[in-house]
Amino acid sequence: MKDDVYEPKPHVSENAYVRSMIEYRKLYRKSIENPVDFWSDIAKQFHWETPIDRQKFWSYNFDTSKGPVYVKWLEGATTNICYNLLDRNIRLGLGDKIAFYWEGNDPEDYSRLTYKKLREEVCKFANVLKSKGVEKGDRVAIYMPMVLEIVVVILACSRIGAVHSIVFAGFSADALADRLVDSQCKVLITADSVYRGEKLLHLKAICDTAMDKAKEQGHEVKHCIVVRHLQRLNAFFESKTQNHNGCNGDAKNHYDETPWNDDRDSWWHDEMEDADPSCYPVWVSAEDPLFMLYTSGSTGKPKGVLHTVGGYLLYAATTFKYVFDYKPDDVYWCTADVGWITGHSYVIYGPLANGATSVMFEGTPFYPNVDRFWAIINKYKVNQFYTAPTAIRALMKYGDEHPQKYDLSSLRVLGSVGEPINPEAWLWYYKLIGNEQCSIADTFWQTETGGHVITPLPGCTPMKPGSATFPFFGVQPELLDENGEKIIGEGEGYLVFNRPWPGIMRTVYGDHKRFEETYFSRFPGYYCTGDGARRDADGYLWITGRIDDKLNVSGHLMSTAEVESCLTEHPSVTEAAVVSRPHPVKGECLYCFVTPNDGIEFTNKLASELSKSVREKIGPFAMPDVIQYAPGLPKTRSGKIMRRILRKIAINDRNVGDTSTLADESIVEILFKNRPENA
Ligand code: 6R9
Repeated sequence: MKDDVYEPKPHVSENAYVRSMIEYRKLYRKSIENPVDFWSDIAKQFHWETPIDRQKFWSYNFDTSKGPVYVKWLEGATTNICYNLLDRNIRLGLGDKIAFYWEGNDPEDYSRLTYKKLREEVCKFANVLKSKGVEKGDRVAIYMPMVLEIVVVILACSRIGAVHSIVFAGFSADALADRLVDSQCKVLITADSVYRGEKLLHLKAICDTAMDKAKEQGHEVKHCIVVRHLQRLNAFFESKTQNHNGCNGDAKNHYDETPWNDDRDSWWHDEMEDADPSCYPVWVSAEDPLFMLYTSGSTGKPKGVLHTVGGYLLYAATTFKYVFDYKPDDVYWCTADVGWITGHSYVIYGPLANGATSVMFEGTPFYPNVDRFWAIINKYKVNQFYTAPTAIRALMKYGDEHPQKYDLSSLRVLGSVGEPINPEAWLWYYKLIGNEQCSIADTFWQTETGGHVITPLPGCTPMKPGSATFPFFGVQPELLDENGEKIIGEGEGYLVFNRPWPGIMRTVYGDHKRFEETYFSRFPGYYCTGDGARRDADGYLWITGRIDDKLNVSGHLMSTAEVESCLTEHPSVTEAAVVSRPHPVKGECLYCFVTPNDGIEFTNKLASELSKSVREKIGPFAMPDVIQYAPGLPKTRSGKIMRRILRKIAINDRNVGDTSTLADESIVEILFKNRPENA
């Protein structure tokens, strides 16, 4: 059967940067055959304090048998990313342009920030960081909500060459503690508390627990700077009305309850009051670290993915411009939290590098109503909207009448990221949100890739619902079979890349060996994504999902090992195995098999304790959907758990295939019998 193909609409193509597949192929060919010319043309628009040396433009080794794996771009050049995002744009006349429209959790709470004002705040905070002893190369941890101050902190770090390490503010205190220790952060920036929807989260209290735990593990965070967010909100609503009935009405006194340590903690507004609003940027090498961001590792210990300044700047800027076809008067909105890579590259760095105006949203799609996204698109006349399939699927459920209430005609490009988008969700997005007038960019990429690597371009790529289509400039994907043989033409295999683009990660922080083992040992000479993909007869790429032990719950990547080690830490548990099960909204969910110690009964109480501990050790997004009693696990004679069988049990599919390699085949039937009723 022939796939349905959706051509970009003429009004999208006409003014696009890339208008036809012929143009795309020409540019793509140049990016592969002559990367130096391709990327130097782009680099010209940025400021390099020490110019780029064409002789040392790029070099790499992806083959461990030929020595250590490394990637270098623009070696020898120096620059400052904050200078390029702010000062350069201000020089180009964008000082009074809005960098961000900020939309709070509560629809009445919103503000805006110009490029000039942003630079002033950034310089002040850079001076605050310096006053705390932060120097070039030092790590600064960030555990913050979606407030404008997080932009200020990120850019202040990059202005002085400090390395930011953002931890998504939905991670638990334990997870934060591990990351503080691993990165040896000197300073932690947070906020008192924040509302997400109707839920109040006490971030500072979580930070206190995390800093205590880090101290027990031998690492002391010297300073903690706290944004007064909830109290500002309370004051704002008090000034509007004494009887505000919104979600914030009962939160008046949390300011006083913010746990405090005078030797370590200070308020953001106190620090900023007298800070000097000018700060000369520190020129750093293109290959100096810019930030680290943790991603799930298969051993359970998260990996600090490290990105460097020069290549990341070029790549975030270029992908943003082409994939969203961003034009100077557009208003762009990415709903991702800054705590994830999508927030790094496409809330902060990519848009600001292009002098863009963005919306930054603190809340959730469901508060105060399930039409919030559409109301915001309508309010700011958003041209490019970028969100995750899990959000689309969740909103689809509430019916078509919600988007239909709003004028969404400003939209031109709709982006999707984080997991495969199923054709049904794609079509709903295309028809109901885009009114069949927009191009959809299904962007495949990873924390490790720094930016989009497989994606359509809105003005030129004929779209197939569910396909991420073709590689971005400079990216050369290949499909390999089990034996590392290239799959030519149609077929399915491991998705790998045979050469670096500027934005690819450089190492795992503090553990280069782990970097090599994780990404380069499976197929020598290739970066291995861990995802599978299929190439169809037209050359389109379809991502089929993880083929390693990772699972993707609502776009949050986690490893089965991470959750398993959390379950087995419970004193009553001998062994645990976690698999993913398809979920209509979350994409995938966690299905856990748990073997209690001899003589211990598996009870509802134990199951809920285990659920709670996953929540506490990792975060609420990792909550298992099912925890099943498993008197034993299906293992091979060599002791390997056969997860493929567990996945069948999770979906109650008796077609388990060959079980002859199992040490004890009878366990399969026992596990089917033990499926909980509500599973
Ligand atoms: C950006 C981001 C990376 C993993 C990746 C893959 C999945 C992301 C996707 C997609 C299919 C897409 N993924 N985008 N799968 N189609 N458009 O999500 O980074 O959190 O590191 O996750 O997400 O499995 O390997 P990260």
